[in-house]
Amino acid sequence: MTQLEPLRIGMTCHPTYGGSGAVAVELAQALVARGHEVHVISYAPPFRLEAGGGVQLHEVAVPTYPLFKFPPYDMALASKLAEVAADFRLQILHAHYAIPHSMAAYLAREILGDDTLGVVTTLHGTDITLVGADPSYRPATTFALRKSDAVTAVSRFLSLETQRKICGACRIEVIHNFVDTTRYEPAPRSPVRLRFAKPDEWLLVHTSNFRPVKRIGDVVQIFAEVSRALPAKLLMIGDGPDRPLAERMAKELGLQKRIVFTGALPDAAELTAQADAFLLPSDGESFGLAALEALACGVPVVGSRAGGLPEVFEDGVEGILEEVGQTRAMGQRLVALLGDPKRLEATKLAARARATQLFRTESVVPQYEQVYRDVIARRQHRPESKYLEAP
Ligand code: GMT
Repeated sequence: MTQLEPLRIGMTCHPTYGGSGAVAVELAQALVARGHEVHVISYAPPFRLEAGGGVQLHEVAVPTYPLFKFPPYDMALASKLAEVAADFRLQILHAHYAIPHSMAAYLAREILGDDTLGVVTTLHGTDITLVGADPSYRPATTFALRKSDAVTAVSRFLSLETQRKICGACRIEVIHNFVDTTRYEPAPRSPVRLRFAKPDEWLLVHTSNFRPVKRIGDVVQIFAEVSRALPAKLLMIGDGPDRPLAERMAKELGLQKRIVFTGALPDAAELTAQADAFLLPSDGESFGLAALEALACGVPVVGSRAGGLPEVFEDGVEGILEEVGQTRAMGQRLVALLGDPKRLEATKLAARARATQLFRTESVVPQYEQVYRDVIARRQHRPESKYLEAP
């Protein structure tokens, strides 16, 4: 096979609002733009999938039956993956988020009995740090990773956590999240900003799926600290289980007129670029795609010194990192930064530079292509995988 031969890839992901689905879809679309054939297989169209982007979507039907308390999605997915792999002569099945996709991809290969089909698993975060480490899922997750031809993780942190908690013998390649720096880019203040903030108000933004790991309460606390010192508004983009908590806190702190909840938006690029700072004080982000997208817009990030976030940006250079839960320090340091125009400008420039230098789509996507090509080459010569055991 030459370096330039287009590949046929199947990808499966959770279609719901979240970073793993975003990465899968952005990767699928970037691969199509680079000439590959890509099929996305899931139970619904993933939230960032663009119509006309060239990615082929295959929806998984999950029939129910009165006997089932839980419809067996994994089996329906495995069957669909096998069908699409056979119909389109796929060379790779790429599972995003281990549970249940990695096992379903492995089963699809077993169903087909096709030793040339490569299985690649990308670990995104809670598939290891929370869900995968749970004793109910751990043995199956470890098994599926060991059966993958290649396992990638979105940060060094996640790679080490996986080896510590799930699969000490797995060889894991780190491929960071990436960003389209032509879509996420600095923008002058636009009329859209005036819908949320007056000209003399600072605009802070948080985007997530409002799960407990995001520490939504801390987002509100940081904002409370800032708005005690400066006129400011907070835009909460997204939705999820902890939204009522944040709404209640906003009321209790008398901030309900200063915090706007937009709900989940399919594309937050324009609003992110209008922010003066982005807040991500999570318990632990394996990477923090939303933070990277903010940096690409030249927006400083305030986050926790935990998980993979310190791999994304450096404290005091492109943003602010404090220990988890230190909302006072986060807020006070942000007030100081916003009040220092020279340092603020330098931080914005550094944020954009870091995103473009380290995490551009064009430099990260070829790393996935290389993984695919290595797996295909190995599968054609030898069904066993070098990824099974660490050297
Ligand atoms: O929460 C998750 O682990 C699922 C995943 C998602 O779908 O939201 O998010 C993770 O994957 C992103 C893309 O690789 C990372 O940028 C996020 O940091 C990561 N979230 C966490 O680790 C909490």
